[in-house]
Amino acid sequence: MSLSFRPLSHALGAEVQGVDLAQPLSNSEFDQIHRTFLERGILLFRDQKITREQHIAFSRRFGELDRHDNLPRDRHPDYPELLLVTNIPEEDGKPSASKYTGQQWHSDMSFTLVPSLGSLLRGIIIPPVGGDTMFTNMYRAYDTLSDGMKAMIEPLHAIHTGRRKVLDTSSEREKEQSKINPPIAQPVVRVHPETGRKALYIGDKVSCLVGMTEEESKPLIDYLVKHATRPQFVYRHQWRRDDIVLWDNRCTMHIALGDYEEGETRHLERTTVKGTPSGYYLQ
Ligand SMILES: O=C(O)CCC(=O)C(=O)O
Repeated sequence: MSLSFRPLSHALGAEVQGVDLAQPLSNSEFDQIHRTFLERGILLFRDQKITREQHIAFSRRFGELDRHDNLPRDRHPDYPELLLVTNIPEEDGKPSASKYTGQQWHSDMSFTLVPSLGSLLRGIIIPPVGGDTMFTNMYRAYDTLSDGMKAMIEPLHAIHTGRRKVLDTSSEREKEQSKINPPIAQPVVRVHPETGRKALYIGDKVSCLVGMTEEESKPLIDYLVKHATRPQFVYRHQWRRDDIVLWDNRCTMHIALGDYEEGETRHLERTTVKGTPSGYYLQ
């Protein structure tokens, strides 16, 4: 069966059809997938009944994998390359540390000096209704700004933290996170290292702009996030079991909506492909 691609929305995304990720991919198949990944920002692979090892092996085709030292509480105890995104409680009955993962607009690992190239999230247990994820196209967000705004934001850096907006039930985690991951300044406009295109690099984890007060920064940050997440730039993914969604963290942002019943189980596992160095510590 040959590969084909179906757009997921006008703004971004493509479904890859005719592929079984349990089988090795030829170089030519991988090249087609990689090209479409760069063009569309997100790829969806449906009905992939694969093992953890196969998930990791496919992810490695995109580059070196993160072992999640910056998120130690959330990684799988036996597979450091896998990050758990789950509401299944811990063995001692405590709520899962990753229950609220991703519930604000962000790009993965932006709070580190090597933000991620891309992430591959596998749906393992999906609630019957909801639990959706939204993605937005940050090239479009940049391209549709006025020339005046582009010129103003071009030299700016924004301070990214690992802090969550949705209140975590375990404040211990938050304390640990701020110790492991001190704030990092990242450019507000980043050039994608493979396509050479400019993309907006901002999100809800941004606390302030470098050289400005929080009060001064907030209206601009809020405007840029609102602009970047206009409905026409967005794709909303409704998960099915055995979906794998791959996204390019260098030109997209995403948010987990948390729109499902409290009693339902939601369990996904993610690999994170390392990107190129970006940003600097503030002191
Ligand atoms: O759970 C989701 O839908 C998305 C999780 C997420 O934001 C992430 O893995 O970075």
